[in-house]
Amino acid sequence: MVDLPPSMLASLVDALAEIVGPAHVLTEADVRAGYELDWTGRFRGATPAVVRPADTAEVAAVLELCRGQGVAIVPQGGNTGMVGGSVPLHGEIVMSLRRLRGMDPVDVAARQVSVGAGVTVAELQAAASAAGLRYAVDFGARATATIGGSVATNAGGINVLRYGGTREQLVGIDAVLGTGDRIERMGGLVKDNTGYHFPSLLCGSEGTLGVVTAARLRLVNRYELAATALVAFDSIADAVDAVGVWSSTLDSLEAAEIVLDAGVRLVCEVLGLAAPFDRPWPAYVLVEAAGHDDPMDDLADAVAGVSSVRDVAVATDGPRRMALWRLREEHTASIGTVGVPHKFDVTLPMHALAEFLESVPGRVAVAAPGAQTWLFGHVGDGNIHVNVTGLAPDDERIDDVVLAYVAELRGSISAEHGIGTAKSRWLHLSRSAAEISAMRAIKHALDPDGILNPAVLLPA
Ligand code: FAD
Ligand code: 2HG
Ligand code: ZN
Repeated sequence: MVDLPPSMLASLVDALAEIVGPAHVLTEADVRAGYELDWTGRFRGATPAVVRPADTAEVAAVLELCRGQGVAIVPQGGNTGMVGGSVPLHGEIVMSLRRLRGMDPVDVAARQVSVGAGVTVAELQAAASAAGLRYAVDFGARATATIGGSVATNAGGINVLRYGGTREQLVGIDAVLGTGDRIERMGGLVKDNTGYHFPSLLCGSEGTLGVVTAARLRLVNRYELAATALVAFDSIADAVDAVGVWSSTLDSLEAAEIVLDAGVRLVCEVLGLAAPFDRPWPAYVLVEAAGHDDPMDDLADAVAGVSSVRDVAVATDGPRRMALWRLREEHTASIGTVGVPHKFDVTLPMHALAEFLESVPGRVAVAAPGAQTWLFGHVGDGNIHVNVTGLAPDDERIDDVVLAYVAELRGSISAEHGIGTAKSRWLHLSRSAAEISAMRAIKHALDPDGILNPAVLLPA
């Protein structure tokens, strides 16, 4: 999308440098490289320059310059996105928001905080915790993923079943739209029925409507006491049924994650960990409860109340709980050691979850013999991660198979990672023609020149 002649490109780089300072326009190939390849290793692009603004005014000035020259931009935070949305696959300029690192003191009375787009999720969690509160969104990429990126993707994670995803935490936003206009709505009013809710609109828009420069986020009470159990089952169906029971009976339920035998074996092998039980089981649920009162008895009762439970490992102290969580959270990195994965991130209605989990590996094997399917995810909210190794990065043989199956079961083709460039061709499986047309109209209104992530979300 940047096919300017070399002299115009040079003057664009000079003009960018005038806005952000020469040190923050990166043009050397080896420095650009980390911004051009995504976390999964599947999506690699190329950019003439990475521009690193320091504040909202610089973001607006860069947008105005690029608009004027018809140059497309890919906003980038921590570059941990998994759908090819954060890298310059079509030669766009990369706008890295990592320098927007301001964070106000936590407003304890309002239980809110205002945070710059470049602050990481872990940094926000630490600040909230130091103030006796908690930021309720949590996921494995917390140390690198940014607030701007997590707002842009409406990140979900492990505690959605209790607190909701990023959109549910978002009470205000500061953003520069593709029109160049700034939307600044950071007052933190919880009740504010004065028309369209811009924080919600920008949340999950994947950098296609505006560049998020800061967010006002709700915080929740921090529970001191937690208990975690890894529960073993004879079958996927038993595991899914148990989660249904715990969701409706365990008030302190914080997380319910499914992992299967093959994935747990892989994690143990890659990290040199001991197996969690003296024999393997087909399916496991990692279940966590937390409260001001010790949730251990309630969790033990809930587990004991399900007759299909075959074994259980329980932890209440930090290190042992962390050891159980590693068996789940290290799936992504461990699968990456097998090969560059082809990732799907889908939601199914609860009644179809077991059928999907049991059938999808066979369907993949028919479409791509030799490929290996790995399944895990946030079973408590119906979100399954399907990873397939053994395919070339551009081999899309199995996409139709997996995504059409999801649609047939009335699921969603993206639960939490977004559509990016990877899934835009299949958007129609989850959205009607009327919805896609309304999305195009919104895109056109807020980014009339189509300079913000033009290859993301909406099909060409
Ligand atoms: P990036 O990857 O840089 O960008 C993601 C998208 O947002 C791109 O389209 C980009 O253009 C846009 N964008 C980035 N910053 C801005 C901005 N300031 N303004 C406008 N647009 C912007 N995701 C989950 O939802 N749940 C999980 O449980 C989860 N676990 C993960 C575990 C691991 C190990 C990894 C590597 C990733 C995981 N992810 C998960 C995916 C990823 O971390 C999230 O999508 C995260 O929100 C991306 O944040 P980021 O800062 O890295 O954004
Ligand atoms: C998780 O839940 C992330 O661990 C990553 O969303 C999922 O690697 C994946 O496919
Ligand atoms: Zn996830």
